[in-house]
Amino acid sequence: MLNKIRLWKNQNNSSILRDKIEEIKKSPIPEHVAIIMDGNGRWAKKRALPRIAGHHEGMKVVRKTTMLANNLGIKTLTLYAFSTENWKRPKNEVDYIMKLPEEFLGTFLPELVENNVQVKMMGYKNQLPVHTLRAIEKAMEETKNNDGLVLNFALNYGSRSEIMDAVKQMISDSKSGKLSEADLDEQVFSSYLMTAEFPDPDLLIRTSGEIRLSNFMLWQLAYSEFWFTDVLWPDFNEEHLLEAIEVFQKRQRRFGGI
Ligand code: V07
Repeated sequence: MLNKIRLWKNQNNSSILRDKIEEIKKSPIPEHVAIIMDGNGRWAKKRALPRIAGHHEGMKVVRKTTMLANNLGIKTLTLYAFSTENWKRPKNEVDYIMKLPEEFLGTFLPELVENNVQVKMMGYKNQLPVHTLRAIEKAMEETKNNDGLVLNFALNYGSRSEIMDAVKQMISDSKSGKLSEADLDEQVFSSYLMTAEFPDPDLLIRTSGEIRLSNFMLWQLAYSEFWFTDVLWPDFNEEHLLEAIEVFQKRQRRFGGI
């Protein structure tokens, strides 16, 4: 009996979700959504589990979020997986986190391929362990001909370094005559960033109640809508993503009205 109720509840929940998805698809969907996936450590602490248990649970949420984003027709999903500041964490935690791309792809790469998802990465590759980089590069290679959702992992990424490096490259290109000051504008500047191939995010989501950018896409988020939630990343689910998009759509409508 209990199992029957559970089954009914599940089916009922997923039909509610399906209806919500269809409703949301009637209005414009943000093309590029960026997410700061915060609160994994706190999620674990609340359960008296080691922090790495929170990261592992957070990895499963990446899969669910990717599948829904793809289903909704979002074109680019950028996920902040590891910042240049995160190296300061305990070594065992960093070592564990650096194994997550392999574990994730070992399990889900076939599903990503099947669903036409393209895997990309932005960040400083040279400091990553070879095993991590190898797994990601294999996934990028195997999905490069897909033309569905771009799943872009920000990994060992920091926005100020990205901007500084862009400035240095522009100076070097100007010295060698490849770039003249007269040609330099915002669009050219953007083309020197790691996000050169992507449009700016339309929507930024940050979980876990922190209301700051933490060195994430400072230039690119200049005109984006922000949606913050107290929900911890491992607890983030389809309903939350749909709510964020609903709020985005309502704001767009209000903006359009004046
Ligand atoms: C990481 C899980 C999600 C919460 C945030 C921190 C921990 C998936 C990946 C990943 C990265 C590249 C890739 C495939 C999967 C990942 C890191 C951390 C470093 F091609 N989750 N996840 N990478 N966490």
